[in-house]
Amino acid sequence: MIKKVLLVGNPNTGKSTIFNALTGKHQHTGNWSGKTVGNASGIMKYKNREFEITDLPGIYSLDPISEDEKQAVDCLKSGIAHLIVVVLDATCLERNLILASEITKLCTNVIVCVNLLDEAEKKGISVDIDKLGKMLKTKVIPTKARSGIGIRELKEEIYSYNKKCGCCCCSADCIYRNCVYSDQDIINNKDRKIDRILTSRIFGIPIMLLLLCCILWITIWGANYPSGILSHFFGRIEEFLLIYFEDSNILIRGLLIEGVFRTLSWVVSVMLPPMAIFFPLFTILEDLGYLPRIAFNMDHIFKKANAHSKMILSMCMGLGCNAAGVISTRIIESKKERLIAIITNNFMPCNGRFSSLIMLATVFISGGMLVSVKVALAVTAAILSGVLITFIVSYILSNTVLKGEQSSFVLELPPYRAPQPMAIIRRSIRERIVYVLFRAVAVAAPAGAVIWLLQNVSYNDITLLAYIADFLDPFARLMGLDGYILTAFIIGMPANEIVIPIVLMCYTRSSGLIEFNSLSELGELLRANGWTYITAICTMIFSLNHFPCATSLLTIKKETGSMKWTVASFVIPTGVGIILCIAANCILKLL
Ligand SMILES: Nc1nc2c(ncn2[C@@H]2O[C@H](COP(=O)(O)OP(=O)(O)OP(=O)(O)O)[C@@H](O)[C@H]2O)c(=O)[nH]1
Ligand SMILES: [Mg+2]
Repeated sequence: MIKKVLLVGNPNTGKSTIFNALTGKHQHTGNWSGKTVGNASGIMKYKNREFEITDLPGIYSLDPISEDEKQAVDCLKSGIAHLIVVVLDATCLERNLILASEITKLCTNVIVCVNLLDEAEKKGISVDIDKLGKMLKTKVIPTKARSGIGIRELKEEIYSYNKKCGCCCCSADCIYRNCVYSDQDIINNKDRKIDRILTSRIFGIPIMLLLLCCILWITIWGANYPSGILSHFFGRIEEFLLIYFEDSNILIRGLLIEGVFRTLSWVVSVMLPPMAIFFPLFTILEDLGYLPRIAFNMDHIFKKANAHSKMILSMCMGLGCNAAGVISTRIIESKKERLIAIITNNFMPCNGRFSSLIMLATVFISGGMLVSVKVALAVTAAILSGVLITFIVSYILSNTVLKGEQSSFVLELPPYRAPQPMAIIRRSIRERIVYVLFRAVAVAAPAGAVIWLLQNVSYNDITLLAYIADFLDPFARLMGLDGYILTAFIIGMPANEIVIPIVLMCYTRSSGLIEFNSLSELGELLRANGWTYITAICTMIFSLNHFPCATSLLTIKKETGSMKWTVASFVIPTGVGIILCIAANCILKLL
């Protein structure tokens, strides 16, 4: 039978980094506590033998508080493990050793891995590994997991492990005093100086906004040209395909080329470039350790809305994917606050909606100097409005249906760590670009076929798409949209990436446009179909505030285990979106 090995330890000690090094998998890593919120397993192959390695969420003690900690402790206590590897952070062994000694008292199949030794060395901390092993009565392996040092030794130890360890009878404090030597002058001085600025009451929030705006500006400025190039490239391929299959039947020419291929090429050329630029930049902040600082800066504002400031971390995850954002709320200890975080996560634009916002702002803010700066400011304002709506909805929920005591919690500020550029690029390609391309094939391609069929199947000389759009049109107009836009939001429910490409597909039939040289050129197509700046603003508002995509809804159902809260997560953002769109439409028309 395959032997099971568990990786446990305090949060942010490098468990997932070690897991990835042992198994070759790609678990999410980053410099903040609480990234791994569920057990993840992978196979380690070593000397013709296989071991099942499980990466557990971080825990501080064997008394769990939050959902993710409960999962880890349950797994640890279940007794399924052949071996437990306790991963310790060498830079804060005083605290990490408390858990290690607790586990060695409870279990006899333990080895200890002292990780982050490179950082400890820089901070003037040295660890007597032999003495630590003797006091803990277990084997201790020193590692620098990020650079792969010590991983082979750890594999060898897992492979050859056969004898039980003794029961540790020293206190964590005693072990720490005997095995760890530190030069107090070096510790944390640099980090504290940086924190004094980045988390200061005066500069903290302005610096945060400036950073967000800068990242968006780089994204917008950089995405325009690749979008045009990709569109041109796909346009040429489409022309070639249409000529090549000139005599083929309508299914190949129409359904496959004008339907499936064209939607795919829209998704890739309009949606991919902003994501390919934004997410590596965002990952730099994540690896640097800036995300918990954002939560720290926002803490007092969140408290006013009776919300948990760890919500900021799940909101940041929601910026990439709302389903991931919903899962990451497991780090929130209180059930009611977690529910609030789940319901409001959708107000953070995910990959797909984020690119839609950039595209719409780019299309309608043109002319004059500093266009990309203006567009960046508009998208920043859109994201901030999402944060504001999160506050308002959290406040209302926490004072009505989800009333309860506000919980206290520990938010760790990790040390600043230099990001690794190559690792970030590799991760962005794997987690974002491949993900978008996969979604393009899995969701956009079938949606393209559906749209083409709706556009080409007629009843009484009117296409099915026109029927649906006409039916929705009066209500959509009240919201400042049109029937086609609302239809695209409904058909785009499986994935937000396809909403704008569907709108474009609906309009291209009349104009025949299949390629563009820059994002702003798309404005011509939209204006020709009756769009004004009011339509763009209302579409942006509805894009930011509408029902979660199908994957997010399924995740909400799984995480809450309740149909009632899943329906609430659908109705609340959609209701907010409809009200805001109608209000914006009326006000802007009066101006
Ligand atoms: N300098 C240095 N950084 C490391 C080392 N090991 C991990 N890291 C970094 O430490 C951070 C945390 O690593 P993770 O593997 O995500 O930690 P984790 O224990 O899985 O964290 P949670 O899942 O949140 O509990 C990441 O930024 C890693 O790149 C190391 O040996 N040296
Ligand atoms: Mg982890």
